[in-house]
Amino acid sequence: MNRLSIANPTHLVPALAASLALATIAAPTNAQTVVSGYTTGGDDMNGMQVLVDFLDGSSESAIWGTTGYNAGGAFGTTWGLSLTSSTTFGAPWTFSATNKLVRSLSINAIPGNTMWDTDWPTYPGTPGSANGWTFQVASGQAPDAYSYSVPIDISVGDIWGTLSMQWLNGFTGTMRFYGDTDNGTASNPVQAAKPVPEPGTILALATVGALSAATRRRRNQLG
Ligand SMILES: [Ca+2]
Ligand SMILES: [Ca+2]
Repeated sequence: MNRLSIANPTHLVPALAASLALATIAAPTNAQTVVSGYTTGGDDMNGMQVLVDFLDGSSESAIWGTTGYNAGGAFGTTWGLSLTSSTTFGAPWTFSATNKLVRSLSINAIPGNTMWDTDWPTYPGTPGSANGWTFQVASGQAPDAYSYSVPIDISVGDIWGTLSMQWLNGFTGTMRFYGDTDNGTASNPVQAAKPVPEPGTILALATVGALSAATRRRRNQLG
């Protein structure tokens, strides 16, 4: 990424999006998630996107980052999600909120090269994922509902990108819960099962990418 793009974020975003779209289309068919290991700790999930919706209609997101040895978390203005352990298998996550009633918590693990591994009747489920642990409340106010969504490309049914939970009448206080996560590798990071894009969408994205590339070339010639 050249410095001109970084200094001009309004151009950076569409150019980056177009590049990513083209990269996705051009990716070889055998490039898929590889599970690197099942001992995923609090400091192994940097980049996960944590979204909190409130009963008043507002929302706030934060990115998971390392906070210490085997420790990590994501923190908003009135809430925090954290975990301290060398493995998420059997170690509780802690979600706390004050003042504003939380309607939902959604944890998108994929940007952190991480995936949720749920319990599966036969070991190990998806190769390399070992045992999973489906969402289970350890203490505090349980959500009225929870769900896993966005299956990972290699999942046989146990591995998911996003864990969400909802409280119909809102949540404050502290809740601890269990949920297992695993990591992908650097060369084969975690990715969602690919939806088949509409032919028109591919064409539109390719056109945008070509225009962005042409714009970048012109700027580089100028700069
Ligand atoms: Ca696992
Ligand atoms: Ca598994």
